[in-house]
Amino acid sequence: MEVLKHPKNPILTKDDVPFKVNSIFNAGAIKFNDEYLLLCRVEMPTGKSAFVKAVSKDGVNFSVDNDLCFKPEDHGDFYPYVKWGIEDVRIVKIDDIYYLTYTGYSEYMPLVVLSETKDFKNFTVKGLITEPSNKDCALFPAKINGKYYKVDRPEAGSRKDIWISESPDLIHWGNYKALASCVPGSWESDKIGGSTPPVKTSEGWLMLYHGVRGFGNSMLYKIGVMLLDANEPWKVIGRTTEPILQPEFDYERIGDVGNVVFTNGWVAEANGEIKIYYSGADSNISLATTTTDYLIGLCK
Ligand code: BMA
Repeated sequence: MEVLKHPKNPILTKDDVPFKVNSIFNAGAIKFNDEYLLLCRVEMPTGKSAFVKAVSKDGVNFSVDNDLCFKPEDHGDFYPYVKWGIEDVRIVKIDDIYYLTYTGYSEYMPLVVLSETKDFKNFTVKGLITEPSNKDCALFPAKINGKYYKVDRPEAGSRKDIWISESPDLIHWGNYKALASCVPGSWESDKIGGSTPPVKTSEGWLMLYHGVRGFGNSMLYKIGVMLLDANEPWKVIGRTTEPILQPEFDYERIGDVGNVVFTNGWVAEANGEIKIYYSGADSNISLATTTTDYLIGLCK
């Protein structure tokens, strides 16, 4: 099965949100209590982002909560680092805790915040797990040889590479390694960043990432896949040379930021199917379906 965009796309727009927002997009995704749960970024009319929950029995038809569930003002002592918004959450479940990694945005510029929840109602902010400028962070959903791992995307001068690091406790990070870089002259020539949290497969860790190429004043965002070694995840086993998702329809081309497909959430089903929740033009939530086998095949 190739990567199929759902005929009902976009599956969520700002008209589905029961309160006033500028846009809904870039959702983290997970199965929770036998339902599909999206933790969606809503950009409020002020221009600052926060998270609202949407749930669905079938993974296609979602209902959005009446209120935000997690916002900058919930960050206590960490508020100075998120006061311009929280964005683009990645969710993993380790043991019985759901961990959220997301961008905190403020005058200090983007950095990565770690929070946890058990019920998606009460959230505990654990701390900042990068300095600025950094975003696109996802935890691996299990320890590897006794250590936690994360990928993220620090920015240094003109370099925008994906890095990997390890931790004994999710708070203290080290052993940094550059994992993947831009490919000059290609669709991913100007920046790349991790997209969805890695998923364990028989062949290694599968993850989506985004690749960006600038044309004039605009940036064209597409999505690729990479496969990382199961035990030594800093080793890339394979990576797509062509994008698996790219902007083609109006809902992906026209919006607050045109010509963007961006994802930070997917759900891998036990039968090998994958639901990729992605956003078009920073203005909606859309769905694409595929299988782990198909994506692994592309990486080899
Ligand atoms: C990235 C992030 C995303 C956004 C994307 C496209 O840098 O900030 O939130 O979807 O740009 O505009």
